[in-house]
Amino acid sequence: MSFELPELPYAYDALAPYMSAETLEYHHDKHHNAYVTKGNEILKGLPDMGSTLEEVVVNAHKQNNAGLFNNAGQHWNHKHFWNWMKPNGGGARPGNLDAAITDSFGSYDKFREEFLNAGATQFGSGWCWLVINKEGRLEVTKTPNGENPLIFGQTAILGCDVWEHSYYIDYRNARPKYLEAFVDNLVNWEYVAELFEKGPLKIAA
Ligand code: MN3
Repeated sequence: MSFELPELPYAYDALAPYMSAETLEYHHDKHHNAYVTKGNEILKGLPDMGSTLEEVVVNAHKQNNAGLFNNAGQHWNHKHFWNWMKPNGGGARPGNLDAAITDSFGSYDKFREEFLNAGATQFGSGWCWLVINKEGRLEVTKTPNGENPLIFGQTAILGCDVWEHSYYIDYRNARPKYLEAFVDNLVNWEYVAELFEKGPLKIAA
């Protein structure tokens, strides 16, 4: 298999003022593209690492292939990240997902607080997540660099990129402001609900 850079699902200026066209041009065309290109270069020199991106992520991790793991993980993360946002995002969650959030966190506001806190306290580059954990419940987590919850047997249904390349042009060092804008104005809850309804990813690795 090989990786392919997906098109953004909206125009470069569609998420302004919360995320600028300049940020999306750099983030998608340069950063995500580099993970795809580098990942493909590494894959070319290896025996079969799996038939899906998820299998490649998990196998690269099992084999301690840090180069492949970082690039494959970041490809997975970004592929979904573009879909985790939409113009006029945020707002109400579809019913089943909203009920599950309330069940797992007590309330949406409690989830929001945990998610913002996870993103703000991830030291250095990384991601904060809403995952389906091994017990089938929703949980907020954070990971460094390109690490993906898949390697812990968790399925990410929402993630926010807190690498500086994701917010520095628009927010400078104000990561908490970026996280608030992401949750309140950008999240595509329909896409989160779609992943939630699909349930835990089963990986044949
Ligand atoms: Mn990124």
